[in-house]
Amino acid sequence: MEILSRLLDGDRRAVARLMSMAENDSPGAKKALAELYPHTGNAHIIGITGPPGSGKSTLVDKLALFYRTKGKTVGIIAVDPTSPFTGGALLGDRIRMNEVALDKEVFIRSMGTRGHLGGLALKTGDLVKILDAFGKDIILVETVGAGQSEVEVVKTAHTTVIVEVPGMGDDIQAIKAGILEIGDIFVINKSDMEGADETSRELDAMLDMNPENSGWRPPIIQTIANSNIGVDEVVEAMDQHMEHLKSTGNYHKRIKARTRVELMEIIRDNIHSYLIESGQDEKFDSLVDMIVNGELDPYTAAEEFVKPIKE
Ligand SMILES: Nc1nc2c(ncn2[C@@H]2O[C@H](COP(=O)(O)OP(=O)(O)O)[C@@H](O)[C@H]2O)c(=O)[nH]1
Ligand SMILES: [Mg+2]
Repeated sequence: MEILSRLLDGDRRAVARLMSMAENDSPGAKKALAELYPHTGNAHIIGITGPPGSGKSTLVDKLALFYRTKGKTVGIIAVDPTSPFTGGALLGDRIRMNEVALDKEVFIRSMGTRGHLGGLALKTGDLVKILDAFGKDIILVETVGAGQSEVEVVKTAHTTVIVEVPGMGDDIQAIKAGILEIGDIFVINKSDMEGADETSRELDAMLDMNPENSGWRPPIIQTIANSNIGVDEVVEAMDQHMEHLKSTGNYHKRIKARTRVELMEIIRDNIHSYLIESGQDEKFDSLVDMIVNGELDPYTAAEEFVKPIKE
């Protein structure tokens, strides 16, 4: 597979090309990804999530720069729900990530969430693996912490960083609802604004109520990303988290959890493609008509539809 050997040889264009193939489900993409798979497993994959405008892209930029000073290579994937495949918000991220964008050892890719309905985690995972095989030491995946699919994306990381801003106030409930469990590191960015200490204390109290049995107490770090303050601490915490995973056997657990999500996504994707490709569109339409006409219920119809797979 020519594209794969070019990629393994360090050709950035091959990386971009394979990423597009994977995103568009082009013919040959799956085969290439399958052959690439044995070359993965070396990168530290870090998910960075939080509300829009909390400074994730700014932080990612600084984190990447800091890693570069430590001699590490970096890949960045920015998952942005507001941009279609290669659209608008990409530009904004490019501008905020302008410092690293000039560094040849940093590979940045923006990814829209449209067109990946349900398969966002799968696509992101593909891009992560491409960067992993390409030899990047650190892979930063930025997602907006808005919905279930973003949470799924974050689940595929080794380390999950939640970025909040001072004065979350009412958001605390929302945070309690889902984010507390998935955060390995909490960052209070924009700590130049009022209320950072209070927010840290509130978060700390919430973590106290959420007893952690993995032996890792998520640190809370205050940063001012645009002034590069606290960024070194975040990197240190991320390094420590990886050391913790490796020294406790939790690494294996995470890999297993990740692989589980991944395999499930791939199976779902395969079933979906199979059903579409095997000319079932008409059958689908006729089932819809039957339901509408009151001849069939959707549950039985679904059973009927997936029958060829069960056989
Ligand atoms: N005051 C302040 N502004 C920041 C800080 N970090 C980022 N910003 C600004 O916040 C805005 C949103 O940042 P961005 O990184 O795009 O946020 P994202 O949507 O979470 O990726 C930009 O105008 C940044 O310059 C910070 O620590 N303090
Ligand atoms: Mg951003």
